[in-house]
Amino acid sequence: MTVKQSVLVIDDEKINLKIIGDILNDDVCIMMAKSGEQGIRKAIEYQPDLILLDVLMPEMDGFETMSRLRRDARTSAIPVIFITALNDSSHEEKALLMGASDYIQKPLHTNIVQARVRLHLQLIKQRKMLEELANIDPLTSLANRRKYQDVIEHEWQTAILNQDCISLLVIDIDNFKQYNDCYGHATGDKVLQQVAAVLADQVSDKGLVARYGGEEFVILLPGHSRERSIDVARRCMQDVEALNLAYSHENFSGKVTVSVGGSTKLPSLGCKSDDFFNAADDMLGLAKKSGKNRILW
Ligand code: GH3
Ligand code: MG
Ligand code: MG
Ligand code: MG
Repeated sequence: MTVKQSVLVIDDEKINLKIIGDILNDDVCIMMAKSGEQGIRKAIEYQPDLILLDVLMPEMDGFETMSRLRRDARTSAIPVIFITALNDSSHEEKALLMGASDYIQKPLHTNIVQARVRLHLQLIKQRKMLEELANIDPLTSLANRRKYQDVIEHEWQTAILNQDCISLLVIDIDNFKQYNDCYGHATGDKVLQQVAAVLADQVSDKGLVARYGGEEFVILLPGHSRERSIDVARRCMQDVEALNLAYSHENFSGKVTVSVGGSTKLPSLGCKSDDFFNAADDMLGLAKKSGKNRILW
């Protein structure tokens, strides 16, 4: 199923909203706002793929609306096309310098507006696909290591700024080589998918789960104390065990389990997020050495 892309049209004149709405109607899901203020609210709430923005509006004009959209992290990346009756090049230049994707002049020509909006929506779709390819692990659909690196850097800085604690779990499947040796790589891949789903279910919107590499996962829990995080780790371990994935190979028989290393920090300026990862990873190493299927913090 393909989801329709959405366009927010911000224009103070009802007739313009109607004209633009009619021009685009079949292709996309349209939202409308009749002032900059209302437009900003809707952009934050509905996260449209594209914004068409009128320049001449009473109270807050299009340029002011644009700069407020750009300053807010929730809307700063949404592409904006100006639609305006102003036809001098200095306004066009100003709009483009502010980061507008395009500048369409009134009176509106149906075909031109359709073609330009379609082109931008196509570019937006391609950019999203590229972002997904760059950030998502194709086997498990979890975030990949690259995405994890971006998020940890951001969350680490936020934790320093807010003087808030942050926790990290490094999780590794026990004896996974033996599992592969027993059932083959393709069945091993299915286990990775099942374990990934269990972790994603447990964490949901509490934090980020990523496949760090091979049979190793990380869970980042911003604002989580040691106790709360150990609780998450415990439930992850239990759910993996409850998958009941039994195997026996050579002198080993058992079922799929994981080991978890964890770390909780209240970071201050000068602390590095790499040391945070290493602390959790060292705990994972100890968990492996001391018998596996356990959490060490
Ligand atoms: P330990 O308990 O010490 O972690 O033992 P282990 O066997 O899990 O660890 P080891 O590092 O010896 O081997 C990791 C195994 O994970 C071997 C490798 O084939 C398997 N593995 C890594 N990535 C994948 C993958 O994408 N698919 C499958 N099926 N297996 C993978
Ligand atoms: Mg106007
Ligand atoms: Mg392993
Ligand atoms: Mg490993």
